Amino acid sequence: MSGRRVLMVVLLGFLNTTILACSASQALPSPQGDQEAMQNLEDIMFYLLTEENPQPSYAQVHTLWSAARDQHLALSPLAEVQVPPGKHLYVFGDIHGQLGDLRYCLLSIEDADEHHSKPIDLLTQLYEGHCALFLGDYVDRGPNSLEVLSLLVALKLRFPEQVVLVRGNHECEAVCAEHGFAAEIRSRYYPAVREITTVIRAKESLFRIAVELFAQLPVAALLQLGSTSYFASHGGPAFENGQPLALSKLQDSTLKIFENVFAQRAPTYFVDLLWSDPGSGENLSSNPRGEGLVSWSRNLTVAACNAYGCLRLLRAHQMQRDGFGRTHLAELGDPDQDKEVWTVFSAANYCGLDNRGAVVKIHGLEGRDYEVLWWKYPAVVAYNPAMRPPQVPPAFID
Ligand SMILES: [Mn+2]
Repeated sequence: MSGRRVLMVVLLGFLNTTILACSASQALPSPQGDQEAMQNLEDIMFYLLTEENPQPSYAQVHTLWSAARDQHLALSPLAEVQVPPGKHLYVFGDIHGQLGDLRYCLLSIEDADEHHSKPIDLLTQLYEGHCALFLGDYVDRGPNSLEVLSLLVALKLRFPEQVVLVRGNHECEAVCAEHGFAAEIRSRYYPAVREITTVIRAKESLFRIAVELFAQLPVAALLQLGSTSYFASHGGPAFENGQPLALSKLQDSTLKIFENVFAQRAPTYFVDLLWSDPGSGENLSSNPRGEGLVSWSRNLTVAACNAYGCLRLLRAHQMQRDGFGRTHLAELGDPDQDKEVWTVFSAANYCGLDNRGAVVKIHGLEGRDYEVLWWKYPAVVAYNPAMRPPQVPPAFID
């Protein structure tokens, strides 16, 4: 254990020194120049990918999450990504703590289920220079939010130019304190603590570090494949005065101060990006999810595609029976026929709903052709934080 701890310190030191050098260019520091740091990240990645029941230590998780949080401080809330010529983009939707789905995609575990269309083997794809976009909702509901977040963060640090992690509505203090993530952290690392609010509020608790990391994630992404662009966010596009928000406002770094999406000073378009759904009404209409949330219409999909110079809108947020769905499709003869909304959902059998999980592979070069890769799992084990073996809580909470 002590050897690993030394390596983690080396990793953190390395990451800190490279933040300043890269902050102006929007490029994340790459561990590629540091053999030891890279090896360390790969060790964690493979541990989370291959161990039957991975239980990363408090120190490992603390180091990984704080390194990711501190790196993102320098980045814009709008991730702008150019997929290299000929390389593909893999688009993931909600994962919700279902480590098995993420591992299946990364390593294409053949025995997951006989009903998959084809294995993905994303890890090989990343080593070959392809790109992956994750559309948020990494935590809550499922049993392994800790491992899912740690694995995604390790991937981001290992492949900083190729992996994009967008913020979902569950990457928010007000939501993940209530829907499983905080309880999972407490049961794993702070079993002696009786009040969950102690873990939620304690400075530098793993929950607080995660919440600070979530606030640093981009809230939208603009991706270029060949001559084609896509606009991506967890819920949908952002609106101001009923029209798509200017891209310059999405690059406004003050968006990154909101740990709670519903904070009083947070602009409403911030809520739109994380919470909205495509609807069938006119323009913007109320959303049955709750007060202040909106649904947007087909004409606003076209307006958003025009405003952002993109072909389609990519989003997640709504469970799809087949893991993938297209909405706001054009009528025959509509000149804007390609402008539509794609919803991707990657948690199979989400909350026992028997749905497929899917990933969309958008081919490079022209960036228009795509495949839907889907899979189906047997029932996911019910979420039960009490099943976690207790570990020694860190000193600050004693
Ligand atoms: Mn969501």
